[in-house]
Amino acid sequence: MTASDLKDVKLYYFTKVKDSSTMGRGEPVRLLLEDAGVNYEYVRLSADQWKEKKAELIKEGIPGPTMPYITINGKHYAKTVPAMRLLAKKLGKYLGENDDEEHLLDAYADFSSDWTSRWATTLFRGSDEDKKVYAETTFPQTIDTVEKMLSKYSGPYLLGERITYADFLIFHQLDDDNQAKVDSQIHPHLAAFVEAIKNRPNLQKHFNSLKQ
Ligand SMILES: N[C@@H](CCC(=O)N[C@@H](CS)C(=O)NCC(=O)O)C(=O)O
Repeated sequence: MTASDLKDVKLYYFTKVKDSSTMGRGEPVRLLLEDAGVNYEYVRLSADQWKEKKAELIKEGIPGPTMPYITINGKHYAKTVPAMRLLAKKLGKYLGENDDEEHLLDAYADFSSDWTSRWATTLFRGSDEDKKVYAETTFPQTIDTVEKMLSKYSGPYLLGERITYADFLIFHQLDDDNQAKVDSQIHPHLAAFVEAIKNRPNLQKHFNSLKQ
């Protein structure tokens, strides 16, 4: 299926998180949709609107609704990574090409979800000491690991020249952490990865639109 065959797609997420329109789990889904050139509607909800929406979804039989989620022709697809995988399957890209690659992407997506949870828990509920430990130890260790992941293939992406859904997840978490600022002396693969993502034509347009 091409991007233009994918119709009536909606992405649901909070309006703003800490005053940012990109912070949080909605953005990696958006990056995939933007990169693919899918025509979609981004439905942004305030905390109060989400409360109402969540009650509606529960009534409709959606168990444990959270954002982000997507709908395609009105059908609900829950959770960040599963929704991205579904889109990737429908588009026939952003996936691995064999069981081993698929497993690696699953593992990287799992790593990225854990990273996001640690980051969010520290940012929203952590003490000053927790924030210090995160900034001085957890985050540097995490990006060292990402550097190692990226050095397994020739780059610039996790599986080499082909971008996958896991790349959008890792890139966005790095952006949430430190605006994707990378020291190319310490993390050369990560620096090349960030450059490559920022220079993808559709994403370049998207990043420029965020500055306006
Ligand atoms: N594992 C889920 C976590 C989703 C999640 O916790 N979403 C938060 C916002 S980032 C949320 O919806 N919070 C409000 C709620 O749970 O009602 C995913 O990755 O989509």
